[in-house]
Amino acid sequence: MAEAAVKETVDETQDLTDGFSLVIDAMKLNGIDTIYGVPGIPITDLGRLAQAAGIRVLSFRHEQNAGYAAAIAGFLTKKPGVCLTVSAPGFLNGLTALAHATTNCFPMILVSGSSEREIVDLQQGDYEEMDQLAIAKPLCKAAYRVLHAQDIGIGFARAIRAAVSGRPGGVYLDLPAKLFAQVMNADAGAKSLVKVIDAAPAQIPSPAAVKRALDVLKAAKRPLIILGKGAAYAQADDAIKALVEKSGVPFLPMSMAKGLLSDMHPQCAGAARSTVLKDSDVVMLIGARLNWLLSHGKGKTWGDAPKKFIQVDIEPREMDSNVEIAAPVVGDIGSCVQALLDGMGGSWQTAPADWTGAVKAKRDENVAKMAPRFMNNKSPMDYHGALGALRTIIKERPDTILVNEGANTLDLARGAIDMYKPRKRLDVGTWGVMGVGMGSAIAAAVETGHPVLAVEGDSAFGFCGMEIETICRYNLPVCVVVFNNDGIYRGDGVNAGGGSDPATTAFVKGARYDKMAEAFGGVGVNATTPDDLRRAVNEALDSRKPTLINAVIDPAAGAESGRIGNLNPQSKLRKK
Ligand code: ADP
Ligand code: TPW
Ligand code: MG
Repeated sequence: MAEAAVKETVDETQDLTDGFSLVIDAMKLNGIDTIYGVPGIPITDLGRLAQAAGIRVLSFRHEQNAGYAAAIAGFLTKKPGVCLTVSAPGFLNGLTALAHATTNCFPMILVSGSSEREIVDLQQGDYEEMDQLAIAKPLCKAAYRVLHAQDIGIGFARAIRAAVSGRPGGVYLDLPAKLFAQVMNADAGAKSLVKVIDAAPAQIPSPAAVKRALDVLKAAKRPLIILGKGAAYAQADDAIKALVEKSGVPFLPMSMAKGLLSDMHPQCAGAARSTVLKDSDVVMLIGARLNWLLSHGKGKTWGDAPKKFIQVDIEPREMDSNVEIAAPVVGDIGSCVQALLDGMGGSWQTAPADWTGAVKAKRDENVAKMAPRFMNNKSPMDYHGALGALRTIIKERPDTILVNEGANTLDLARGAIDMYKPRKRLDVGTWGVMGVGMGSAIAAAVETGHPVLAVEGDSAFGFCGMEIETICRYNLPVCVVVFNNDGIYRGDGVNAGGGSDPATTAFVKGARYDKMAEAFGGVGVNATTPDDLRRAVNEALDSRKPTLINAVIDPAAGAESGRIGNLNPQSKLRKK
């Protein structure tokens, strides 16, 4: 029916366009210049035609990794990252990444081809039959299906707005196979496209909210600012720096906000985390949620001292989600921080010196305590020895983008490697997902042109390792370091049943991940000492050649569940 209706309105004597072209034109019109995906029915030609039309189309080996790439592209650029997949299985493979993007407030659009609606809805067994729209809906911020070529423009406009406006998130766009072949008159098609104006409108906080927040801050004796990845995303770097410096308040960066202000900044309290969380009396959250990563704003981590929270966030429903927020400031971070700065005026009393002095002393003490551990040159390496080499490299090359996942490999690298510039640290995000590494590394290289250093646990790498071929194929400046401790958390686990199977957490001993890069024409290096590692990484970053370094880590060096063993019921039982 639908197709017949469309055909009736087509004048075949005039220039025609089709669904394929309209999808591509809608993306180009809105500045979408990169697609991450995996080809196949019904979107193979869409990829080809998009490439022919000048869109960069990166083909992955698995949709999940393409999806993670799109998610991080969204975080880095404030434009929706686009992931393109085939129907049912490809769609499902991409869906984890879409849910991850939504959870992390990254703008992303998962565009999937789908099967014939008439057959799917009667469940008559079409090729890759699945009601994808229904399945996607609960896992993303918005989901749309386009049935008619003349609605493609509107479909993309809605998807783009939903992804980037308000709290950003993942959007699903369902494009049934039949849509691509639909034809319409070219001029009518062009007119049907929508250029989205002001996709993420500024949201100005109310003056009363700003005043309330400043009153709370002014009365503080031990104030703290926590910067989250929402603050990094907002790209309001100068205003945030001005607010922190004008207030004189110590700041604590969440993982992906590290470097928003340099970790070397005199007010950075990263190395005094437990002290500032426990002892502060007023906490201003900027683009950070009081979720599990901040112990929900209560309990032992936060100490006994009564606290007042100021929260700056674009999502009003985030307020009071875990504890009472004394001063909610709802709006986009750029506008909110500017309003706070304006409200502070010319004569703002900076944070009390006894507090800032105490924080600085604690921080210096902790930094001094850790320093010698990063200097060891043991072989096999422990985490600190290996990370000692990498932290120096990032210090010397602050534009390098650091991708990081694993358990010990994540937790210890987060503390060890100081960041100097905004949006240079990409990691597992709110869910702590393993497998985001290669997608993130690829998108970071593609979107920014900067070299990427991906520091990966051997297990984490296993979730996405085949994309090393993608990195080699596109010749991307990505250096992957696999922290190879022969397993998950540790490589020395034993089979609790005494049988000949390996422990559930153990991998092949002495595996040589570096050979994987060689298989695809990249550079592979086996590094057994921090000196080897330093040399190999520097060489990779200088040459910009795809490189995979197998960093041999002592299988007994790690801790169960890294630093979040307290969340692991088994380890609690075992300790009894
Ligand atoms: P982290 O894990 O670093 O603490 P979260 O992902 O928990 O960060 O929190 C990010 C917060 O930032 C979310 O609550 C989201 O609504 C908010 N956010 C994202 N972008 C903006 C923006 N442009 N303006 C205001 N708030 C934003
Ligand atoms: C998608 C559970 C958390 S951490 C981890 C797993 C499997 C691997 C840790 O080992 P790795 O690091 O990477 O070798 P290291 O240095 O401690 O040895 N599936 C998904 N996500 C998560 N988080 C898991 C499983 C997990
Ligand atoms: Mg490991």
